Amino acid sequence: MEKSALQIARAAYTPKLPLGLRGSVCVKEGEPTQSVGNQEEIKKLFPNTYGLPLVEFAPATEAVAYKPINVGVILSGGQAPGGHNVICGIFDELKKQNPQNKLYGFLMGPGGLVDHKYKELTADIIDEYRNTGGFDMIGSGRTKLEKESQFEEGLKILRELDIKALIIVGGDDSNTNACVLAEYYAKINAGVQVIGCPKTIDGDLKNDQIETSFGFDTACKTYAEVIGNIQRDANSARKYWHFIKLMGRSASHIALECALQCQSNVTIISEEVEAKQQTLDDIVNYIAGVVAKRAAKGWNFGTVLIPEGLIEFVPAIKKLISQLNDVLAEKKAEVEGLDIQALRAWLNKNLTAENAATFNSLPEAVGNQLALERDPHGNVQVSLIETEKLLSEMVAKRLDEMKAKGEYAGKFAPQHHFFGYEGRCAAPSNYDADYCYALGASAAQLIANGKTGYMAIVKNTTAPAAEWVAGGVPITMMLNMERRNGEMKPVIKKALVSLDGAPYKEFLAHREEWAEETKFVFPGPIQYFGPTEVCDQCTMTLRLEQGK
Ligand code: FBP
Repeated sequence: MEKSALQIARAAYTPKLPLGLRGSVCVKEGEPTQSVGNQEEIKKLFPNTYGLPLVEFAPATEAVAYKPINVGVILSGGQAPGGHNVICGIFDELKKQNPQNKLYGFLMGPGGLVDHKYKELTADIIDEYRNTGGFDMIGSGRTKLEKESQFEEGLKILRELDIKALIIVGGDDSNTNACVLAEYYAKINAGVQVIGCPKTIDGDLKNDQIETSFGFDTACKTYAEVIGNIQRDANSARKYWHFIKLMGRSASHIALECALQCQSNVTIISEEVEAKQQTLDDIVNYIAGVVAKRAAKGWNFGTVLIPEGLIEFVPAIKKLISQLNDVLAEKKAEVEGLDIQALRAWLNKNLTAENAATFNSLPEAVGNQLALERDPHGNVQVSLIETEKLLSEMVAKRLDEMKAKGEYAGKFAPQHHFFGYEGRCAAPSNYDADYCYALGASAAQLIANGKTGYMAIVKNTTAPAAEWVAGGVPITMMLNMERRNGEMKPVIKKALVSLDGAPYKEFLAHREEWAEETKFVFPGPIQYFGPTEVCDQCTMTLRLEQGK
């Protein structure tokens, strides 16, 4: 593939490693650990991988000799900037340990392990992808590795290629599954270690041990650049209100980080909506109120940031969706073949009065989408709902009512955007390039030290990279029991925005000022070359969380 000038220059960038991983490495082990919840149940489910100590890597005084090993790597789930650098970090560390070591990539996600689709990752391939965005070196996929039959199928190819360790790069679900796989291979004495690595732009895989998931930094900076550009455009022409939906699945971390970086006029935080039991009308009234206040100053422009998962956090809509899922599945035969008007009438008879009222209060197109669009499991496809249009339509209606009462005299011209895929494969920022490379090197060190059921971690990442601390956390330490699809399961707890956390509090302290004044910040594009204060900064979320 032909390369751009930036790609060529970027290929020569050497990621900064923590001191502990630069030369020979020694291992410091902590005390035995416990799971964050349901200790007895988790201990019973993971007899071979429960209670292991935390691990930290430090510089060793003497060289260490390593036996040769073949390792496999899988990229799982949505793309996140830096994935290629994780693989480069694994490769370089493996070759440093023993030049005979080999790395295999399983293709198109966990499915590649089960279907025996793989390729050996040689130095030529690795060099093509250093410091690049995307997961295209080996591809990714969303097949869930959770059944013993899959583990056994996987074992056949691992044995054939003499692979003794597998690294799964993924989000909370993929790492939970990595833990189950590690336990299974330990139980049957398969001789295969399993190591996880924390990935997702959504930023919802973090806890006391994991400072951030990789990709969040670059994705947020990419969205913040474009939001900043839009804000400058809005401030120049002074005629549009921009409604911007931001990816992030359930959690509002991306929206919150972009709000902190850009000081947008309105940002909705789903977790707050749920905690305050707000209705869609409450949200619409709030936005219309801000639009009116700004209009009174002659400012008929602004930005509204909306997290992707908002709709499911509005309690009334959550209830409606849950009943729609049930009633449409139970009475499938009755609704099959009905046209949309007949289906709407049918729903009005079959939903509770409360849910029918919520359904009828939605703009017709959104109601129709909820009634018609279902995923292969028969569930409403919430992510397809254009929340940015839904809100701006409802705000326009509310402003008309306010105008009739003399409460508003401005002009309201909305524009709509959805930023998601544009950020997932951006060239990793220096932070993500360094962080991912260090995560990869840590994963290879965990393997070299015989660990299984661990996730690679790197801490203290608000400091210069040399002071970062690399190591591993037993995945069982992060597990608790949660109900999933009607069954209690051991899972890594998803981190939603904490309303007690410093990032949200910082936002709260400025929310009114940013709404009513025009205090836009224009972060500009990610910088790869230049002064460290421009090129090497982490997200504001991380800085605030770490009290830096
Ligand atoms: P992961 O949780 O697998 O990292 O994926 C994150 C994400 O980008 C979400 O923000 C988004 O809702 C989803 O993936 C989109 O998925 P898809 O790529 O299947 O359209």
